[in-house]
Amino acid sequence: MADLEQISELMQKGKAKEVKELCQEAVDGGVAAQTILDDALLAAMNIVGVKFKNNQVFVPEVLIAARAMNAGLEVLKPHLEAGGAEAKGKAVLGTVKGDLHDIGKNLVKIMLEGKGLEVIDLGTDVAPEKYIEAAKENGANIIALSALLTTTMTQMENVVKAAEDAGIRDDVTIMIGGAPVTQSFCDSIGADIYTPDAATAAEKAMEVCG
Ligand code: B1M
Repeated sequence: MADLEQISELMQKGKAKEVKELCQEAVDGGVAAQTILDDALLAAMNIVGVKFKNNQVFVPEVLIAARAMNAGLEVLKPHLEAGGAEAKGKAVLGTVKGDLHDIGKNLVKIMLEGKGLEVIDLGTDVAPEKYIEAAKENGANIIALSALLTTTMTQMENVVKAAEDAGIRDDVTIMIGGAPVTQSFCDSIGADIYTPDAATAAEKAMEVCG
């Protein structure tokens, strides 16, 4: 059976095909998808993140590791979505303007869909007005924002302001998250809910729409 250490090492090397195969093998062998996510894929990305910070690896290596992670996530997705009560509601989701990081956002999408929410995924580098347009068009209950850079998290406040200006602030719950985001930042910009991870985001979204 595939071992998690091996998956982590292959992911760090950007071996997407092998990561996908070994994730499938682990799932088939009965390893919980959440365990594979936490102990292999996220663990590998943490190591890559530290090396990136210390200039031991550079953007191309990080990018291929990210692709390998997405390949593994494809396999885990149906298993992460399984089970539990379902919420009825719609969420508009995206990574904020200027920010191209999408792995965390994709995880949030998987978890929200797993709870039965319809997710309108606007992708990355999403301007404030795009969230508002999509929320109005789709009658969304939630606007969900992800940011990974300290320089782009400030865009979250612009989305809150844009919702106020468009007169929809009272109709939507604004949820925020991403590595540099904190509860105190959430409070300071007037967003509604901060959660540290995708699974908690889905639980909170359930409370909003349940
Ligand atoms: Co970037 N990058 N990156 N990068 N990158 C970071 C974020 C960084 C911390 C690395 C470092 O220096 N240690 C650093 C930011 C420093 C800072 O702002 N203080 C950084 C930098 C500097 C940059 C560039 C500027 C580098 C450059 O070009 N010189 C550049 C910026 C590009 C841009 O966006 N404009 C850049 C580029 C890239 C790549 C393209 C190479 C690649 C992204 C590929 C992709 O996403 N498709 C990349 C990656 C992969 C990373 C690291 C290594 C990993 C991020 C990741 O995917 N983690 C990252 C270091 C790190 O975080 N350790 C780093 C796994 C993912 C599951 O975690 O997204 O945090 P995360 O999501 C978590 C939670 O945060 C939460 O749920 C998830 C867990 O369940 N969450 C939410 C996320 N969104 C949420 C929303 C919610 C709730 C929870 O509610 C709505």
